[in-house]
Amino acid sequence: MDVKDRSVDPAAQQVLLYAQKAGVATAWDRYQALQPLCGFGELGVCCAVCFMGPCRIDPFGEGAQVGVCGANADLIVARNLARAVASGAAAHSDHGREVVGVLREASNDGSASGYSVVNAAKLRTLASEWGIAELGRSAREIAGDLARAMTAEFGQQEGILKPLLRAPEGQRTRWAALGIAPRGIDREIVELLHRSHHGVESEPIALLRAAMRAALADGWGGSMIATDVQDVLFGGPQAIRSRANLGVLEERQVNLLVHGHEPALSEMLVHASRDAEMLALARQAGAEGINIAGICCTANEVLMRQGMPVAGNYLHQELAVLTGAVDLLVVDVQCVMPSLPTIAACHHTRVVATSAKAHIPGAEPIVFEPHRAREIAREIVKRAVEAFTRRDPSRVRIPREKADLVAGFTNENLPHYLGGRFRSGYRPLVDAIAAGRVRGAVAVVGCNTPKITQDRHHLTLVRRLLAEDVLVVQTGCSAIASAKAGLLRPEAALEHAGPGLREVCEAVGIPPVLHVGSCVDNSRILSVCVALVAEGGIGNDLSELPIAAAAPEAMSEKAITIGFYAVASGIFTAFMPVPRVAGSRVVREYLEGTVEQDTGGKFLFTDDVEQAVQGILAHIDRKRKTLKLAPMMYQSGVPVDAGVVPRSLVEYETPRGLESLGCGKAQTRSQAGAPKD
Ligand code: SF4
Ligand code: MSK
Repeated sequence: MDVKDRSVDPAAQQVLLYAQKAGVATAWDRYQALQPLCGFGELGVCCAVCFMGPCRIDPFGEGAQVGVCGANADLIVARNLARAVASGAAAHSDHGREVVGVLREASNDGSASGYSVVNAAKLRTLASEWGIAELGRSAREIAGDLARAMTAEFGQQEGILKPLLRAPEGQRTRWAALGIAPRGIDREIVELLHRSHHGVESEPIALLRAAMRAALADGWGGSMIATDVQDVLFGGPQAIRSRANLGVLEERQVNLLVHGHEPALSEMLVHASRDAEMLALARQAGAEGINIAGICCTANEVLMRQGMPVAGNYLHQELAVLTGAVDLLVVDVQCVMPSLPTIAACHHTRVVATSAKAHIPGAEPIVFEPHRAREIAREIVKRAVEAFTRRDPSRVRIPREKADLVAGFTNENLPHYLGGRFRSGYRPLVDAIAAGRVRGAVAVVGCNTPKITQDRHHLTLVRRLLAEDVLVVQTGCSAIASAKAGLLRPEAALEHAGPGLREVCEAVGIPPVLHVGSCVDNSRILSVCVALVAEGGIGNDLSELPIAAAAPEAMSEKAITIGFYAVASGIFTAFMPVPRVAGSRVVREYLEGTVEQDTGGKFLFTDDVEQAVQGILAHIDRKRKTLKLAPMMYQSGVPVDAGVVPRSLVEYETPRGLESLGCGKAQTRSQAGAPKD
């Protein structure tokens, strides 16, 4: 298989060629060795829920149409999907639980752990939302009470989750009417697993609604709590410059890669890497410094708060090790390939597994304990320095590719970047959408999969949307795909955005693709949507906004969970490749059709990225029409009506903060490129 069919990223292609020459198997080789994949499994009609099976339904209608227990294809597909949603919700939410534990630790004397409340303003905002007394109390006392209240949310049995109250009333009314407002985070996940057990829920649509409930417990519960607490502990991100791709690995420095999801230890590693004693150790070993770079969502976490460079997304994890330049790879949970120690054995690379929940044969275990975080971080840095002394420079092959980027946008700082100090708010964006300058906004998120040429769908979708004047917000590995391709630079507006979007980006000084964080930070996107509704003028609930979501190269069960909570929150969601739903007409018709009557959102399952583009644009245009917004000024870059401009965005000042990043300057409309007749 040609490396160009494996990845569109030139850095990946180089390392893949090297891997081929060296005879090292990567995820792509293992994927190929498994061909053809099981057709029953792909359709979702294989059931292994009880030990009378596995049962599989003949999709051609000739063989068995029901399992031993009588379950048909619709129930089997719905049950398999529901179990995937439960698993994804569990993963995100357990991440949330862990960071709440770190907050609890920070509420004690943090001298041993090294954790403290960094963002006291956010702590106090959360305290007032969660009904925790603040007057005359220290940050540590408030943090302790907040951690206890949040912990209780996981096990809550009745009522609704506290952060759900952030949702617009329209959404909450729909959830209540449908009976899918989540009560407790753990409760919904457990109930979904129970209902999908053999011989319990036999109605596929009821099961899919229960799956939406568990997914909502993730998006508006576990993930939202994770994001909030991480901001309290490690600071609220601000727009920040950095670089992405394998070229960020340093030939003369100790390269320590962080990979996984929970930022508690990786934040501490960043601090340890700046410690004078650790730096002296590195120098004694002959290194010029200690370079911390990231893979997957841990990368996004330390990028947006610390500006640490990103080595790559999901399919880069093995490639980074294969460069021979990684001295130590530290992993925690989720999206960590068990193959890593085998790949690392090709070089001197040490792999350290730090989660008590994720043992990896061949990796060195150092179990992360929040109360010893500082000590553990220093121990890991020391091991990285030791490994550096064994690095063989003659076997190091670092691709040169690395792209500049700006990351770190959040629902909290965007109003400032959009409106500046004096007019902070979403009004400039809302006006631009209402005036037909910006068509809408789309969240492009999710993973890589060897089923799709790495990054191809992400980049195609993002570029097509930009050209159609759609503002793009991104998280996870999708954001990293764009980062590697240079789409997170402010200059990308000039290169890829349609004229309307370009004018807005230049006037307010933002890139056309906004990096908003990691997978749990999809909750930030929900919060931006809530703020757009609150601003008024482009929809009274999330389902009325001219917005959509997409997961162009989905791999993880978490991705389908995110899709479920997006759809349950009223958001049209394109999901690629088609998940295991094709074996049931009932499931597909509900999720791609009638669910819209329930929640206002729906899925588009497709393998064709252009179909996703067209589906998203048609959906946004339908919403614009219903809202009676002004016609678009441009279609595919061509002015529709070069006449009246309802409101010039040039009156908005360049926001403070972005000037120093060089993220664009206020320009006159003619400088920004007025539409040509
Ligand atoms: Fe077969 Fe039913 Fe058991 Fe599934 S639950 S394995 S369909 S008998
Ligand atoms: S890391 S879930 S591969 S986005 Fe969040 Fe990337 Fe998908 Fe993992």
